[in-house]
Amino acid sequence: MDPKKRSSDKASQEMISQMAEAGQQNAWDRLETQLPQCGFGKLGVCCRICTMGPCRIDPFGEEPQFGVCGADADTIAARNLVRMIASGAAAHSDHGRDVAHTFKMAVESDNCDYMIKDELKLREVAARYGIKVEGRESKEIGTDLADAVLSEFGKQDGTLVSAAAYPPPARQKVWEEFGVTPRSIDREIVEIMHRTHIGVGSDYKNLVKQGIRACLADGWGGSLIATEISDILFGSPWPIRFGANLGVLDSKEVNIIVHGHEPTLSDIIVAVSQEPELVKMAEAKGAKGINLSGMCCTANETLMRHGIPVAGNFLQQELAVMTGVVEVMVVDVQCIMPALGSLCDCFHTKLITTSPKCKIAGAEHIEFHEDRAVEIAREIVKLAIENFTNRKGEGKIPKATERGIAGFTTENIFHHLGGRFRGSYRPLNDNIINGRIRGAAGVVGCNNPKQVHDYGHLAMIKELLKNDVLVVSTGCSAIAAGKAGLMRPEAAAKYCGPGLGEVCETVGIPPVLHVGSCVDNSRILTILSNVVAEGGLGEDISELPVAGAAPEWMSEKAVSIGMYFVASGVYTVIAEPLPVLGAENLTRYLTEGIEKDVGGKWAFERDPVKAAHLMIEHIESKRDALGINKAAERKLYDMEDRRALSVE
Ligand code: NFS
Repeated sequence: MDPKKRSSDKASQEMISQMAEAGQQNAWDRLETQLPQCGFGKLGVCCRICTMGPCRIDPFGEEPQFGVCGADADTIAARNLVRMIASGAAAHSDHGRDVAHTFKMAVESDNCDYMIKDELKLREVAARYGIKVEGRESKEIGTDLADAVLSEFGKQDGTLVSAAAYPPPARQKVWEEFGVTPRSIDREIVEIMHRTHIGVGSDYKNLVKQGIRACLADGWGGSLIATEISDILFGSPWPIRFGANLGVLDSKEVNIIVHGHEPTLSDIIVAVSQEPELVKMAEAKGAKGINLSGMCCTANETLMRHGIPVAGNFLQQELAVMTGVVEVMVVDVQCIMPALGSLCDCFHTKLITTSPKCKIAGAEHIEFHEDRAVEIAREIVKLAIENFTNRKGEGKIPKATERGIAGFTTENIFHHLGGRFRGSYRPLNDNIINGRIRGAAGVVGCNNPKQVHDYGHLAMIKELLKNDVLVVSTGCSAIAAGKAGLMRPEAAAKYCGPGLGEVCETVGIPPVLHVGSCVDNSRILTILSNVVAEGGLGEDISELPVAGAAPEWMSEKAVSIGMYFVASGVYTVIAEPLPVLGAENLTRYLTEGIEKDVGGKWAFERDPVKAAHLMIEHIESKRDALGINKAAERKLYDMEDRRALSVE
């Protein structure tokens, strides 16, 4: 077992070796025990939707093959794919719903642990929902906004407000003409489950169409609600310094890792862990203090708003426990490996589940209730403090840590790119038009032990930067970039081509902009809308010289994200192919034909450098189409030009 073949991250390599020495299993080991994985599943041609099956289609069979009901490979793979979208969109959107409920509680109560932190954003978002803001108190506006966003989940008439308020008009027209404008969030997800039931639709394109509608309800609906209401309730991010990687753990302090997704609990833990009384309590136990760090997308939430250090991304959750210095790992929902339960049993580490939606064998369950948020957060922090004395020895913490700047948003990028006095997207558009910046790429998504951990993200991002493509990043990808030093402003000089490097250095931004957690991919959608609105780069997102990628994706959420980018007009490259390759027509549709319908399409490429070049080629083709690829020389007026000027 060569740890370098598993992870490109030094801290992770160290911990992987330690796990091997200690005989502890991790995700990479378990992947090996799964090999060879089921080929039918990989190709998407196994159906277990009803008990006439399970059926499977031999993709190499000579004769056309069908399941018992008559479904062919395209139908089976399309059903499986859109069910992945339903699950991914449900996860994001349910996160949005939970935040919206907390928001409603906050604005309706006079005695609540949460309050409105960003009044400006409250007013902006409320106005977009058609709510009167002038002359009204924040709480009044907030009550109307809470009702408005909550009704987006289950309303029976009309379409999603945000799908009409944010995207460029040309984009909305594409959706209308194709018939995929999302109606309400829950409805689109439910309709996927209905349409994929035995004996409903079998036309693969029509199945994908509903997948598109549901993922649009995720990106422009549920995820956007999660982002915007979180900004209002927990404060909008602002550029902030941070430290990242397992080295942020401290052998002398009480270590608490917040892991999962929703900021409702983690935000309160951030506040509570700094209370002098609790710090004193920790000191009385012999600790130097309380050290809070984040894992996965919760890390991105607490980092963006509070600068809390990031312990790691998805594949580092087991490695963090292996250090032996984690008193408590507190989790809510999503991307939490069940393996943590038994692993924590081998250490003094307490795994604490907090959501009724997510209980894990071997974990202690302390249910989180928003109306008692501070009280419960204190209970969890106290438990960690009590557990400090159970730690055996100093533990083994890898030294590797990096620093960087995170905290960019749709709103504050205005200021950084425009400078203090030019708050607009104009300088970004101008720099794209003049070719200093060739275009922009969103590099996002998970880790997957099938790829060398972090390598896919980093190799792709470096190749894009070298070719003057500005990168925005979220999720585990952003954490990978942060750990590798790509979010330091100095990284511009080291990794960027001359054009992008010059722009980053002039403005003082890192070449990779951390725009948040996975639900914050919605920020990328609104950034793209702003770029179109600024003018000079076409009328629709599909005309922009931009591309998206998820070089280490693994989750159903990533499928929903990828599809909402494609359906918003963005060319999207992923490493592990979608599980559809056994269905020839469906594969061809997703990678070619779909572009005619929605303006974007998928590509599959495991080599991250080759994938970067696919994105660069696409960006250049969009530049050609916009007519901005001609070398624009500056020409001074000569006498002849001056004479031609008619002055009346
Ligand atoms: Ni998103 Fe993947 Fe999870 Fe975050 Fe990381 S694994 S789809 S990036 S933590 S949600």
